[in-house]
Amino acid sequence: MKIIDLRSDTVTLPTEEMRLAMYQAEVGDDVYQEDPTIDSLEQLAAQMLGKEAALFTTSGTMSNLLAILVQTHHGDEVLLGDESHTFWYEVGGASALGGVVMHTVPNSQDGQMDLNMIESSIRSQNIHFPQTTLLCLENTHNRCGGSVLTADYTSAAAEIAHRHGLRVHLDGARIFNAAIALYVPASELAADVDSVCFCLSKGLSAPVGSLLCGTEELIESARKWRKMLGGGMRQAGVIAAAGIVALQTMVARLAEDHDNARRLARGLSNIPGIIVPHEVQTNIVNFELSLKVSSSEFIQMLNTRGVKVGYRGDNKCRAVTNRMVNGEDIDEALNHIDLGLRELH
Ligand code: TLP
Repeated sequence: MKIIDLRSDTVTLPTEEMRLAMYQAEVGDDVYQEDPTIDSLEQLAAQMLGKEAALFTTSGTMSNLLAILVQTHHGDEVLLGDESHTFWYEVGGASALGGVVMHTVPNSQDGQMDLNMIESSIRSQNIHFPQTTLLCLENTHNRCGGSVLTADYTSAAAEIAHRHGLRVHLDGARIFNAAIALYVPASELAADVDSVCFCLSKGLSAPVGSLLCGTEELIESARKWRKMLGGGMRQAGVIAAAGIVALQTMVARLAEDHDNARRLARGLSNIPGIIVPHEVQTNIVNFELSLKVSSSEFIQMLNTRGVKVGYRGDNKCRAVTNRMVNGEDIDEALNHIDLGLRELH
């Protein structure tokens, strides 16, 4: 049976060009910093994000964790969105391993946190209080339906944080989706933050990896923390090679995923029993079921028809467009959703 997989853009498979580059990659021991392919990937990433240096990590989760470990001390407080990926889906690593308190600030539907609320959440000097030392932002915002943060918003949030002595980390797992949607270079969206990470293994289709970018000093410290976490990889140029191809060939293509996401959202909102609550800006479509059908039943029904979407709550689902799915597949998926929902109802 043909499968149309819309659970995530993490399901994308490497291209032929990536596989060839992996096969041919020149490699060395990266713990000794002797892997030329990793060096090239890190330099390319730093340049594209407008930072001095970059570090290749196993995953977005590890990059976010490293950013927190490097920029806080045990007992510090980190401000982050109540819908942020770090708060929801990173196994509480920042608290478990970094010993920080996660202080959530409400995210609005557009992925922003109110600037006044950010400022008023920063602790004053008081013997009873933990010290607030880091603000985390997310662009695009996963749980807020792939919404984008503009460079102006990010600068304004960073200005407040810096004025109070905080550092700023940007979880830019999908920052290239934001850059394409806003027609700006990714470096502009990260200009005022101290650290930014992005993922190679989402819409960019590489098999593994993420990059954390920042100053030379920050990256040197992150390299040591990465080693402590067991993330010092040896001849990982084999996977970094695919990442280079991803950055060189896959960024502009993300616009297709965005077109397909809008096509999906339009189709979904024409199906009785489905509500698409927000405008779609990138490749993530959150939607709700308004009939007496749970999302688990709905997802199970779709699975039998070869269409996969993600679970987001009792009546909430998520579909993420990606390179493995074209416009015709979207129409086919819509047809299955329409027919399947009629049968269920
Ligand atoms: N997100 C995954 C799942 O973990 C939910 C997905 O399918 O969307 N930041 C953001 C904004 C992310 O969306 C993700 C992955 C990560 C960090 C973590 O990246 P990985 O999966 O590489 O650890």
